[in-house]
Amino acid sequence: MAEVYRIFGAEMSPYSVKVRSYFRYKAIPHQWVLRNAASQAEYEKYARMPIIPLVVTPEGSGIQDSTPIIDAMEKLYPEPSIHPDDAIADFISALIEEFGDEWGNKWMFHYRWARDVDQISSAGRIARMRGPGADEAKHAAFAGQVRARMVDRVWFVGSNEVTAPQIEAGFIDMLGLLDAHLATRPYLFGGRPAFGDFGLWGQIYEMWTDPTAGAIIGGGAPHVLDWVHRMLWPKVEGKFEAWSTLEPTLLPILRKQVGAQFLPWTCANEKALAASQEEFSVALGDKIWTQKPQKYHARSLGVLRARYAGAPDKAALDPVLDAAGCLAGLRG
Ligand SMILES: N[C@@H](CCC(=O)N[C@@H](CS)C(=O)NCC(=O)O)C(=O)O
Repeated sequence: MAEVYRIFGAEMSPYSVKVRSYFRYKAIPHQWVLRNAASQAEYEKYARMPIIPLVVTPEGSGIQDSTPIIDAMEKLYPEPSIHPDDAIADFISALIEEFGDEWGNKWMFHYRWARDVDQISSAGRIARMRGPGADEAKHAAFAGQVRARMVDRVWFVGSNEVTAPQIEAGFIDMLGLLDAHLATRPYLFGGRPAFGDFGLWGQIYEMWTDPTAGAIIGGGAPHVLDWVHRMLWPKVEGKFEAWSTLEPTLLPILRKQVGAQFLPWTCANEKALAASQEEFSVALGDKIWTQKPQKYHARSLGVLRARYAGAPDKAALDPVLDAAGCLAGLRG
C-alpha cells in the first residue's frame, strides 16, 4: 500500500495538470506518476476507463474524472476551500469550471492539432513521454503515428473547416476578456484559486506549452501569462472577492463566452444525443456550428444543472445568470 495519493497523468493532459495543481494547492501529499509503459500494469489495476488522470488513494481505490476527483478531495481536505464564500461567485466558479473543461478543451485540442508546427511539436512530446528511451528512428516512427491518430481525431471536439475560424476568434476574444479580468487580481475569484481556476487553467496552460497558442498568449496577454505560471503552484495570496467587485470584468466573460457559445452548444449537443442524431448544427451568434454529438458533455451538464438546482439564494443568482444568457440552459 502506498503512503500517499498517486496521480497517474501526463504533462500534456489538461485534466491531469488540473488535478495536480489542485493537489499542490491543498498540500495533499502525492506522487505524480507518468502514464507510460513502465506504469501500465499499475494503472490497469485501478483504472475503470482508459483515461487520465487516475488518482489512487493510499487505501488503494482508484478515482477518475477530474471534477469528481476534486469534489471527493475537497470533502477530505476542506481547507483552504476552493469555493468562494459569496454564493453568486461560488456558483459562477462551478460554471466556469465546467466551461473550461468542456469548451476550453475545444480551443486546446484545435490549436494543438490544426497546424503542422503544433502537430510536430505535440506528437514529438507525447512520443518522448511514452517511449523515453527510444532511438531516433523509433521515436520518429512513433511520433508519426501519434500525429496521424490525433489529427484524425480533431473532428471529435467539433474542429473542422467551418468551425476553425470560430474557435480561434472565440479564443482571441476570451484572452482579451481574461487579461482584463486578471489585471487586478491574481486568481479568477480574487486572492486565492477557486474551482473555476482549475478547470479553465488546465486547458490554457496546455495551450501555452504549444507553439501557436503559446505565442498568442505570451505575445498579448501578460496577466493571463502570469496566471498560467501562478497556477502551477497556486497559493493563498488573499481573500475571495464578493461578486460585486468581480462582476464588471467577469460578467462579459459569462455573457460572450458561456451564455452566447458554450451553453447553446451544450444544450444542442444534449438534444442531439437524446434524438440519436449523427450530427447537429446550432447557431452561435451569427455563425452556424456543426459537429457530431459528444457523449460526456451531456453527463457533466446534468451535474452542473444539479449544482444549480441546489444553489441557495436563487433570488440573487438568477438575475446574474439571466444577464449572462445562462439561466434557461441551466434550468434545462
Ligand atoms: N472528463 C475527464 C476527461 C479526461 C480525459 O479526456 N483525458 C484524456 C487525456 S487529457 C485521456 O485520457 N484520453 C485517452 C488517452 O489519452 O488515452 C476528466 O475531467 O478527467
